[in-house]
Amino acid sequence: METIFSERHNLRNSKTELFGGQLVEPFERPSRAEYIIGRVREVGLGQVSEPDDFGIAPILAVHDDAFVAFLQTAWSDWQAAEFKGEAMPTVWPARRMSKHIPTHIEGRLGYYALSCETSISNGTWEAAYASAQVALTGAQRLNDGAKSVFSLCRPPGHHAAIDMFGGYCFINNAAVAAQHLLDTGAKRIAILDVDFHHGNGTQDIFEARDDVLFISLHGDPMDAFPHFLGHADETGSGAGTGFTVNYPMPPNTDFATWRAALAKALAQIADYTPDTLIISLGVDTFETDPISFFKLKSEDFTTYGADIASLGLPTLFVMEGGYDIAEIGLNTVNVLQGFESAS
Ligand code: SP5
Ligand code: ZN
Repeated sequence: METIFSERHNLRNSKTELFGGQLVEPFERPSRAEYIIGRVREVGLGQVSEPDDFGIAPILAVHDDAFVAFLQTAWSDWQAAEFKGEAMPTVWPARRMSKHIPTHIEGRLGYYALSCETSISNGTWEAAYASAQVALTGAQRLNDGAKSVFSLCRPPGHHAAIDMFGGYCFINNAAVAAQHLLDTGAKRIAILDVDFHHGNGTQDIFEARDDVLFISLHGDPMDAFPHFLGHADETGSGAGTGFTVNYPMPPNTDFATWRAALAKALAQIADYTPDTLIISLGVDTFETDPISFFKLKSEDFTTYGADIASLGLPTLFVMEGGYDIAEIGLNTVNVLQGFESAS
């Protein structure tokens, strides 16, 4: 399987995350991608290629124009305000407040943020842009005939909504890839999100549409980030009714339980008969992930990679989360090897 990867991920290197009332080194850090690409090379998964540049239009095809403009200038606007630290919101349009978009960067940050752990710093936009190109290049490889591709995206994307960033995400890489496939001839795309966290951004982008089936397996939002989306009763709206499916699961969920939910998801995907399957691949379901609460073991990643392959669909793997960095390469590549061994 070919891997698409850009060293420009290193431009996303913020120093601060608000966690438990302290500013800590972000869990989502450059070494994550280095461990993954290291494992890809160690096992000889396949060729590693640089992304092509598809421009900004495919990003604007799923995100709000003003939101993207905000991301492009947020760091320079923050510096112009002469703040000392990294850019993070401190105020939100909470219940019953105004919908006007403020002028000042502090107000704009709050308007476009869904959470405040994700600081914006120098290079964040450039890395997020490159990450989206990694996803787009993977999608184009499928158009060109590849059966499976790994887009090693960083920063991740699935929490990024139409006009919101947060959860370490700025541009929704999987959604950008899905829209590109639809805009180049596909009729139906399925996105299966196996990251520990609910893919609220992907759901937001496609919830009213029937040309993308979105299914997510995740920690119950009653107990887990993003806390305000991902319940089982969210099933899509309008033409999209029935094309959003959520499988929230409780603390300490083991692989047998998780795999049973996966089996239901795979059956639903098979019924949908998509042209292409996109996997939002987060490995923060691992038993020792520092911010999550599922109990998957390293060999389970291989097993479920093979389960996914049983669909026999062209498949794009898009990297999302995973924060046990010492094991992130092993667990991620186990999914890809499990998939290939069963293809
Ligand atoms: C892409 C992705 O995986 N994003 C995750 C963002 C999670 N950010 C908030 C983390 C808050 C975790 N609280 C955990 C308490 C652990 N005891
Ligand atoms: Zn996650």
